[in-house]
Amino acid sequence: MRNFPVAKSRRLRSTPYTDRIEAHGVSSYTVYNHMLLPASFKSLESDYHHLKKFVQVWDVAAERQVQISGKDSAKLVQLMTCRDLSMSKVGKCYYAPIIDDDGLLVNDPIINKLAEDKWWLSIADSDVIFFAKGLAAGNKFDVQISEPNVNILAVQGPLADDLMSKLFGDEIRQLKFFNFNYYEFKGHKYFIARSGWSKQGGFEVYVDDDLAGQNLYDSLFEAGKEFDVKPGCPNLIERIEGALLSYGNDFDNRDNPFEANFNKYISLDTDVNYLGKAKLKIINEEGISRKLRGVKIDHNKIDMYCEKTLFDDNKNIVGYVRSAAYSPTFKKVVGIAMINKPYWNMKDQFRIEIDEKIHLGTVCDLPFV
Ligand code: THG
Repeated sequence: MRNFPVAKSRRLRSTPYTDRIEAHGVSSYTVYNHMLLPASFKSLESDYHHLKKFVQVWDVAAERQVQISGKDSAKLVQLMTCRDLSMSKVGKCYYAPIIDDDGLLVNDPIINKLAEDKWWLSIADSDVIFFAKGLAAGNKFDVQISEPNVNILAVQGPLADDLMSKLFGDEIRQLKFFNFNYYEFKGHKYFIARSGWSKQGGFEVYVDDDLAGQNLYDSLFEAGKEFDVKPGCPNLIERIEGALLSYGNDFDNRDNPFEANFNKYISLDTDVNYLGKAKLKIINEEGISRKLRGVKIDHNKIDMYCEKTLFDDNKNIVGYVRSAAYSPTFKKVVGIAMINKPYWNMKDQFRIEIDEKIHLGTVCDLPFV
């Protein structure tokens, strides 16, 4: 497959940082929530090594916020997720699958609780706002639902604390994983969470003012020189190794949360009310016939623009690879695959066709590291 440039338009939204990342040498984009999301800078592998050693600044504005506020906001947010939020606290972030009435996945946002009656759903790539508005209208909930002008800058990598404390002070080092607080820099208060779509640690700054965000972007690069700061983005290799799942790639609206290994976020035994709960109880009793597992393939490249089928020696289908990339750490292709139950603990090798040649691989646990 050849690569073609993507024509920009109002429909394919830019971010307040697009000019800056283009000046910084973004080399490919993907589209996420109808918005540009950088996919690589120097190269996937070079970005990967840098992310694991230093610190990067990411334009992840495409992680859009669905703001739900008002008297019935807690009721609506709980109706949308199978995670029990009854004990949730202001200042905390909750990774929470969104489920439809069929018990199928709609999205896997981080839900930020800003106040008892104000929530931000920091969404993956599907149109959650219409789902929320439909539920609110159908249930006659007293809520306001909008997409605020919030554009996240993520600071990721082992030196993220060192860089962020230079701008925001040492107190930011005390911020706990999946908590957020407000920190000031040059007269603007920023909502900052310790989170991010890498396993290397770091922060996400939810910027509510374009000029302040652009100023912050420039200041991070100025202050980051001593830490070899570079522009970056969610890295395909690193996120597969860490098993950070991607809606639309690893799972979608044809999969249920058990198949996506979301068991620890599914509440069946409490009395919280959410869509699809009856369906999830049935699925839980019947058991699932496939789930996401890791795969390692003895090869040095793979292009993933569609699912790739895995076969056993007798040409039975083992499963389907949904995301994959060559890992310089494992010196193999690593991937996330929907594997049929008989093969969950497969000891033998499977077969996969890549570029018209057959290669061998094995099923393994997630995460890889
Ligand atoms: N940050 C923010 N918004 C987002 C993402 C993000 N929206 C889209 C997408 N990413 C949502 N998906 C995920 C998937 C995994 C995680 C976060 C968002 C994640 N998981 C941790 C893990 O698996 O180790 C921790 C989960 C937990 O503690 O419950 O961080 O990245 N703002």
